[in-house]
Amino acid sequence: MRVEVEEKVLSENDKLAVVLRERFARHKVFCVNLISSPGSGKTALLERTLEALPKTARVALLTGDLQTENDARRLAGAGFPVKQITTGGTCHLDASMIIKALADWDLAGIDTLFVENVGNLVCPTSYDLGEHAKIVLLSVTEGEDKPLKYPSIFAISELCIINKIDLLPYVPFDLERAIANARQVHPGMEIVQTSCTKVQGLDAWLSWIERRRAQARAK
Ligand SMILES: Nc1nc2c(ncn2[C@@H]2O[C@H](COP(=O)(O)OP(=O)(O)OP(=O)(O)O)[C@@H](O)[C@H]2O)c(=O)[nH]1
Ligand SMILES: [Mg+2]
Repeated sequence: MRVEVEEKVLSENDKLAVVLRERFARHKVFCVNLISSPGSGKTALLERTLEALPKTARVALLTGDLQTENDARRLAGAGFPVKQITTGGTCHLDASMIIKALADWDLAGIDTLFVENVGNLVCPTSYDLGEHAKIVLLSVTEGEDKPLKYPSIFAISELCIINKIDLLPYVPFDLERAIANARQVHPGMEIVQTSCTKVQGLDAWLSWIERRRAQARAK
């Protein structure tokens, strides 16, 4: 019974994701969905990203949280359109929440839409938001075994961002092993290493966005 209900919810979500995908394609909006455990640095990465972009960049952000508006407040300082989606306890964003959040935005004015999912390495995996790519963040304080313990999100994500590399001297995190583990569940997976406090690795991340957005537009 539980399985049937879950399947029904997911197939409803898939229909709405198709609607979103069509809207993104029509307006040439490139959409990425950032997923990680709580505290891996999704908002920090977005803060550094916005700082690196010209003020004229046509980017917008949706950020999911169980309860607070903290992340939207942090991101709003950069001056780009940002909206918080507060799920009230739900551990993931779904396509209906994205449709509702976008209702009063003119997509024609947006080139790139960043979606920060609720901090959770499991639930967001199953929900298609009509995005072009899911991106998984893994911070070095979480342990190099996480790709093996939570393989679904690593298998489905196009890019893995290993964040907080400034902490590598202080934590027992085997970087080579983490990369090997990610590529064991997702052969050939692209991996970028970042520090959002020391502002390292941002260029590789920004050029990934550029390259992937150009690919999406060419379709
Ligand atoms: N040392 C270090 N700390 C970082 C880095 N990136 C983020 N942090 C810190 O990690 C904490 C969590 O960062 P957030 O950006 O809030 O993480 P998040 O993934 O958005 O968290 P949730 O939205 O709660 O899931 C904050 O105290 C950040 O300052 C980094 O590269 N290095
Ligand atoms: Mg956050």
